[in-house]
Amino acid sequence: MTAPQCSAAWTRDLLEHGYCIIPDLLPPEALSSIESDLDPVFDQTPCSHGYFYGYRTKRFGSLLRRSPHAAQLVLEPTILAIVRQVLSPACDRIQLNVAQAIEIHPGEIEQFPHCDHDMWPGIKGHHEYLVNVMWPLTEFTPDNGATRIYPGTHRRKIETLDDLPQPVVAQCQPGSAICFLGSTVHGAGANRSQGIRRGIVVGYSLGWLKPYENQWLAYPPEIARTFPDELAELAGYALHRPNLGNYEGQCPSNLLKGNPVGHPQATDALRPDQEEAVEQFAQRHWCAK
Ligand SMILES: O=C(O)CCC(=O)C(=O)O
Ligand SMILES: [Fe+2]
Repeated sequence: MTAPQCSAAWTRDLLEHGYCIIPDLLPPEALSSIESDLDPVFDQTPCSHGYFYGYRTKRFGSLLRRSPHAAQLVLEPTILAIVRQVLSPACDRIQLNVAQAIEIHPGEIEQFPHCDHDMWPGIKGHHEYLVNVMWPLTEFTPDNGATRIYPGTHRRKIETLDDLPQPVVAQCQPGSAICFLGSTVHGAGANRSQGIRRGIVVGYSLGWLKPYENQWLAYPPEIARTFPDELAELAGYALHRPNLGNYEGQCPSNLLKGNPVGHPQATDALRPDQEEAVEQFAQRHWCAK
């Protein structure tokens, strides 16, 4: 089966329950290569500050710069097909919202159950804003802080934490992909074990939103120039119609193709309905002159 074909069943699951766990999507070696690249960064990174990030949790981003193997996660074809099926009703293109490593140390308490789409203040309920994929780097167990997901909460109004159903503990091995919607309540579990829980969260959002992780600072043009086109587009080097995310009136991908000219020509990139409306308006005015 091709990625889009097998992704359709996972998308149905994801939309129905608010999450799905895809086993064995990547070989465990792919995850261990990334983990080796990130080892020194985990060592040097201090624990976070704040009850949401967690005082016994380490976090850092810019993963595509820190491990050449991280692109495999971001570009995984089944995941991209699922995310596009979920988000394309509300955007022209998806974008990378975050690629962050998360290490949960023994003694860390359970994370506040939350919906990731609450990072944006827009009205909710009409469409999804975000799909997140958690890739375990170490085994996720009920004891070591495996992500806890509250099934069905994407379709329910949760007024207080007392309204939450029993969570599903995303117990799985490196190579599995834990997918959940931006509207699904979830959070990292408490780490009551003696070992460290490591994972990578890769999130994708509607292409017209402000991304959680500032992609252009994480991957400035000299870095993004080394990416395959699809990765550079996901990392923000693409326009979203109408004219959103332009640089000097042009698609920012031009920055990755040699030296941009000094005074480029600002060029419309509109949706067909907008193109037609402005063209009709302009023609009437030209004719009237
Ligand atoms: O680490 C986890 O399992 C989940 C983390 C999370 O949901 C978050 O930081 O938003
Ligand atoms: Fe979250």
